[in-house]
Amino acid sequence: MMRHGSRILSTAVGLSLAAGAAWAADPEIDKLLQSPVGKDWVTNGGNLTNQRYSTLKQIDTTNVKQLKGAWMTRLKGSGLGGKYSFEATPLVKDGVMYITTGNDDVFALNAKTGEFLWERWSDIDQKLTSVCCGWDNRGLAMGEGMLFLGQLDANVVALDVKTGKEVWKTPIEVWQDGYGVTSAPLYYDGIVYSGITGGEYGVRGRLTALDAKTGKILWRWYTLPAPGDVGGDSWPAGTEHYLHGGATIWNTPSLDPELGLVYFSVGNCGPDYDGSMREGDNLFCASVVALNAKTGQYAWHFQEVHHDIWDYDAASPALLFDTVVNGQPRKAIAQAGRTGWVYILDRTNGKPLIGIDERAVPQEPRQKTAKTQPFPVGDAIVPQCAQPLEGYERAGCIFEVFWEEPTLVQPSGIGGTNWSPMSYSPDTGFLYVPGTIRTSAFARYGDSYKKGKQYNGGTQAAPIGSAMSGNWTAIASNTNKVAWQKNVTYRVGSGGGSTTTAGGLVLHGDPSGTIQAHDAKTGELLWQFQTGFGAEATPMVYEVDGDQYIAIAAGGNQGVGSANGDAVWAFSLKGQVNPLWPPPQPAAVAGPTGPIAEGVDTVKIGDNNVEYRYFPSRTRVKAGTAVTFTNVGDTPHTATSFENGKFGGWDTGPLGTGESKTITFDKPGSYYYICTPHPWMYGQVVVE
Ligand SMILES: [Cu+2]
Repeated sequence: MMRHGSRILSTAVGLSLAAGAAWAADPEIDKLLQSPVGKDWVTNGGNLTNQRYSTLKQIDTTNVKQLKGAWMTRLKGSGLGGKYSFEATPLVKDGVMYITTGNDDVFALNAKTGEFLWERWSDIDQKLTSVCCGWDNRGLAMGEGMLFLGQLDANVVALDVKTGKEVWKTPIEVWQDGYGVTSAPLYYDGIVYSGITGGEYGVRGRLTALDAKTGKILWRWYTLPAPGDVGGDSWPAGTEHYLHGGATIWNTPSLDPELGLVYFSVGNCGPDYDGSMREGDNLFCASVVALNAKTGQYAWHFQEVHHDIWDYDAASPALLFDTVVNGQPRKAIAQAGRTGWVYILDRTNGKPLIGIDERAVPQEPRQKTAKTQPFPVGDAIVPQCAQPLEGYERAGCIFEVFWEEPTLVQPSGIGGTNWSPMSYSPDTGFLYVPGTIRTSAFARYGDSYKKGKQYNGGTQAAPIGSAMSGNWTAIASNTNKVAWQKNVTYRVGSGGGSTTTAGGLVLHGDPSGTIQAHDAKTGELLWQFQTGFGAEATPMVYEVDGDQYIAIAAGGNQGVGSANGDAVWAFSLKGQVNPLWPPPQPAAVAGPTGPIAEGVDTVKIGDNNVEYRYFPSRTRVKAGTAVTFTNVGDTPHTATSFENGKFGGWDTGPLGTGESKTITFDKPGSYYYICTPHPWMYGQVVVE
């Protein structure tokens, strides 16, 4: 590989490389990471900016209608099963594609034909109890002849890029304590940066930097500061709540070599919906943070939501771009929050670039709510006020407060924009933002921290019968205003994001199973193609032997309920492969789905490797019937009554694997229920 030649090569390209870097461990990859994306796509976000913008333009607005499948490969059943989501962005280098599945398995494929070159099965424990929101892996990084990935069991792993053989494996935490990794790491200049999950398990979030050669941990930067650290006074003094405040990192950092800073978005506070014990702003929950990329030293932060009690993460990747504001060239960073706003900042210092006002917001003393919240100048991408609903006494707009009385709020606790990445085109100056339109019924309950257990302090289920949909918005990056917007049937903010090209296209998948291309300037839908599975990953673009390809993973998203699968598609102008039949479509209305099972008095939770569902989800029994709920899944679940947002009238309580609880239904009526840690699971018992 390049290792021995690296010192010589780096002097040749060194002038455009990182300031102060005498030599690079992998000058070829480092150069690609700093360049506009061309024929290879060597990191999750395309390059260090996370812009997901390809300079390839063989496929453009005039010919995109001709696109067909060049190939489709099924990944041998990896990640097949309803507990999985398939959100990975493939990497391509020198005609080879590398992709991860929700089981952390890695495959190398011939990028021209889709044929298998090697495969590496993760052998992760199938009984992990620390996965909050679907088994998922968002992708890889590469450098120094290796591929890097984070696993759900909290290991960061390096594989030989030629063979898939393990080079090193470093536990950055212990999954039994609630930790995991779903984000794709970032490789740059000899360092692998990894996020960590566990925001629903009372963990202490951090960015971990590892030596790419050895896997040795170089430094950790905790997103929850200790007393005396920067931000340490934003947690109540003399308590340990800062140790259990979540603030995890769901996505790949971005990095500016000239400024020497690494940037990332930080997730929600824990416990999610109960702020009563954690008075203060609770840094660095729901923030964008910049650190010295070499040392991990704090540089700046911007908190999007103070004292978060709505699960309003910054979960989507932070994106770097250069722009001109009032005639001045500026270095910008943008992040799409679950609040429905895009936060546009100066990436040299974290100050708002376009304007963000601190405004007074509703107060709930028991929740210790923050007095003000940041309101960006410009437009939100989704509605920020909930409509009143029969049966609910409280409804409000963003930052509306709640205690135990269910309170309807938009955006929901999953956004806005959740994990899905946005993209940026320097040709239009637009950011292409995926959005989820949904209502949460927020309600708080008391919760105490237990190591390795869910620590939510409330719930945010969508009301039975309430509409759920999505949209795509082009945001003008110099004004933060909507340039165009397209509503879509299903939620698109949770899984796959957008990619844009110099051919004038915005590409994205859809939970219905299609991959779609829009005109980047106008939003006009130019092409769509049915992949046969929920297309909930972010597309990427590459070139082999002079032909441009567009690739996407298609395997669904368990949170949205789109069709599970294990397919990777590549499209080209020479493609001959036809679309598949549409798969079963996800729900556009909240509540239990499927036929009513007559006379069935046993409900299994997490059966058939579909972790987050009740089987059957609807049943009809006679008055006086005892219904037995049994958890046959891997994760603790509940069946908890949910009537007009009020929950807990009857409750199985948390059921571990194999545990059962019987509830007797005496009175005729309809009884809805949810799983409190997974409030997108719904069931119904109809009693005659
Ligand atoms: Cu559950």
